[in-house]
Amino acid sequence: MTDTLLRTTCPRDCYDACGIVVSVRDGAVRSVRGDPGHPVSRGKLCRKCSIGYNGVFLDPDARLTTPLRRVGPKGAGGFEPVGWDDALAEIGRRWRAICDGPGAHTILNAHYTGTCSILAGSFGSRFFRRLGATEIDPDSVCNKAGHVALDYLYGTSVTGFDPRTARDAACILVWGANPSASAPHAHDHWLPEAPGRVVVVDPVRTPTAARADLHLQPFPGSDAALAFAMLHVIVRDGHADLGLLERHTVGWDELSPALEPCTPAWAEGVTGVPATLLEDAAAAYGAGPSLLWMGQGLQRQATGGNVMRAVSLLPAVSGNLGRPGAGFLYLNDRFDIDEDWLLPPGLGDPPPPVSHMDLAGILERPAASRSLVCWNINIAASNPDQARLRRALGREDLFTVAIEVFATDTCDYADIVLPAASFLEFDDLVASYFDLSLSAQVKAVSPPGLALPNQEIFRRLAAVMGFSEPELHESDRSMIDAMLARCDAVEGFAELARAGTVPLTPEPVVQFADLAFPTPSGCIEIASAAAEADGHPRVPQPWADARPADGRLRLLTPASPWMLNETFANDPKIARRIGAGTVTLHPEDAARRGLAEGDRVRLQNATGALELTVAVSDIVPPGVAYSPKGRWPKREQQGANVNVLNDGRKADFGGSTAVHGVEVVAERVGPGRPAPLIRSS
Ligand SMILES: Nc1nc2c(c(=O)[nH]1)N[C@H]1C(S)=C(S)[C@@H](COP(=O)(O)OP(=O)(O)OC[C@H]3O[C@@H](n4cnc5c(=O)[nH]c(N)nc54)[C@H](O)[C@@H]3O)O[C@H]1N2
Ligand SMILES: Nc1nc2c(c(=O)[nH]1)N[C@H]1C(S)=C(S)[C@@H](COP(=O)(O)OP(=O)(O)OC[C@H]3O[C@@H](n4cnc5c(=O)[nH]c(N)nc54)[C@H](O)[C@@H]3O)O[C@H]1N2
Ligand code: SF4
Ligand SMILES: [Mo]
Repeated sequence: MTDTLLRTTCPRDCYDACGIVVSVRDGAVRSVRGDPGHPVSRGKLCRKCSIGYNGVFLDPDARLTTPLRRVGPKGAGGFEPVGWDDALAEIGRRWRAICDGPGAHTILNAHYTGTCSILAGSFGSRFFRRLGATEIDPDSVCNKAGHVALDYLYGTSVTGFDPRTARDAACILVWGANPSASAPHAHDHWLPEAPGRVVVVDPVRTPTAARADLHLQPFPGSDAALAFAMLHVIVRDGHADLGLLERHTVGWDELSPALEPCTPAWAEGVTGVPATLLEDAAAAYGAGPSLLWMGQGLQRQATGGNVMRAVSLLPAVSGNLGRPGAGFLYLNDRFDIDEDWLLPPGLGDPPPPVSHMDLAGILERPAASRSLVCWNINIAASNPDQARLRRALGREDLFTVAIEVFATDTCDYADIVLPAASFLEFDDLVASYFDLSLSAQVKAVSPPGLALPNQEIFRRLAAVMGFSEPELHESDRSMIDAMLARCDAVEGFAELARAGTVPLTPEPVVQFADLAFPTPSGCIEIASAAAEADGHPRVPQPWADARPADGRLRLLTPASPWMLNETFANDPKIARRIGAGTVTLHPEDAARRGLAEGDRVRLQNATGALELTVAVSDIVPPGVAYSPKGRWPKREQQGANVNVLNDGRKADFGGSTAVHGVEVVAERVGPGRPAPLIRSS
């Protein structure tokens, strides 16, 4: 018996978009490994996927394999299996009654990037558009403030530099991204192989920061001040590109006087970054050509929008744009999909979206929320205000549908759970949000039990709602063909599936080669009328957040190398490897509280409390606590994860999350079992 080998692609919300080789025998997956021929994965997946794709993803007992209907109280997780017909009929009956009564806008559509493949990630939006449901603004839980900030300045946030151009860069500045966790292959290969100096700006000495040529460790939320001081040095030392500023920006005259007082000595006091280090970083970046990678962790601050606007001035002022080895990246979205095709205009006008930060409050109001659908998202683990959200999800009259691969905490609150196929079980397309590449996701095996790809679930939901628009029933093949027909890089899906991944262009693309910017003025809008109209200052400001007072600590909860958001938290091998949840404290902060490595500590604020195990290390500066996200509340001793501490405060732009602005007090707890914080019923 021989195995069949298939190429496919990892569709997780990850910069890397690794190529995968799946080995299949007798209709079952035998192994999932990195594709040795793939330029990113080079034969090796990250640790979480190499365990989880061969573990929990293949475990029929861990997977949802049949539609389920709730029995017993909300949140208790009691279900009985039902067939697709019964499950869909019940959803249809309930939603039609809502549409005829209070209105379709009281059906809330919560979704994000549980899978980033294009059909499974996007097709559902056609259905919700036709339904008239209210969308919970997806990016508001992740990166919206950064998108808004870059749109003000550059008119786009999704046409970043081409990573291939690193070969031409003398410096790569990684600001508020942690590739060692969030882009492991960029950390392992792309950065070390780049000829330029690597400068990292991160409050935490991550493995990427530890290996960099320079590491600047500002206090969280002080990055705008740091950026202004770097701009001060760049201008002082003659590295400002006055020609570019003159011809291709508006508002330089309004900004430049504000740089004068922002000396490195001033910034040292405000940010904690030694002036000499700041000088070195500004000299390296300013001399160029330099790349700037702005991470998503950077903007999850109360003034995160201003931070992004300030940091993204660096390429404009120093002229690190429009030439090889220069440019900035937040996210790339370069695969050209016709937006009107993706969301045909005939499907109706959607009600205004609402922020994830407001979701718990909306779910407390029955008049605003009769029904909730969650797909590609696990809000009971990842959203703010966890305890309050879960109380609201417990409303008996809130008709909740979860479409999921695994039985998450969110599923426990559903009335109907619909089983979704995983990426190994259907064809799709994956476009990297880092590299300029397009990949095939190839069906290796059939879904377990009755599970179906998201797209098929939405076609069936359209049918049961009586929606006959052809766009809602388009086949996967037709959609894949339509998307590939617009793309020069590949002939068709068969060719893409053979190759696995193709570059979108043969040669590296120079970002903004023509120095034309899709802003209202066509220039980089250092001063932005649009920002002003939205109630923000016309130009970025040299602000830094106030340091926590009264012995509080700033809590950072970014990506864990062991999980992809909360995905993989239910893999037993991974759970064993990571053990109990920890919080890392600086030795001074630990000593001040009488805490030693391995002690139990209670983190607390007005929103909630959580007990964790202490790790003591100077990877964090004094005043900062570090506890990566990624755990399923129901698998934790207290039935909660770090988001029980997250008050859901918004950043300044876009109603976006300010999760890295959370503050807590930390107190030693004695031995003994902690009381559960959230009871499921
Ligand atoms: N404290 C704290 N909280 C955070 C963050 C933080 O940094 N700190 N980060 C925020 C960020 S950046 C994000 S993006 C969010 C992420 O939050 P979520 O989007 O909730 O992330 P996951 O918990 O991984 O949930 C995705 C779910 O999609 C499911 N899924 C995977 N594939 C499919 C599929 O094909 N079909 C269906 N129907 N489901 C599928 C997975 O099983 C998984 O349960 O969390 C935010 N929350
Ligand atoms: N392994 C793994 N990979 C992932 C994910 C995951 O959960 N696990 N999540 C995926 C998703 S949804 C996203 S959005 C991306 C996010 O990945 P990244 O873009 O790398 O962002 P984060 O991991 O949230 O945070 C990156 C760094 O920002 C730092 N940071 C926090 N506050 C500040 C600040 O005020 N200033 C500065 N300079 N730095 C700050 C944190 O210490 C952290 O090291 O990763 C994706 N990849
Ligand atoms: S999560 Fe990222 S690093 Fe891991 S296999 Fe998928 S694409 Fe690669
Ligand atoms: Mo994210």
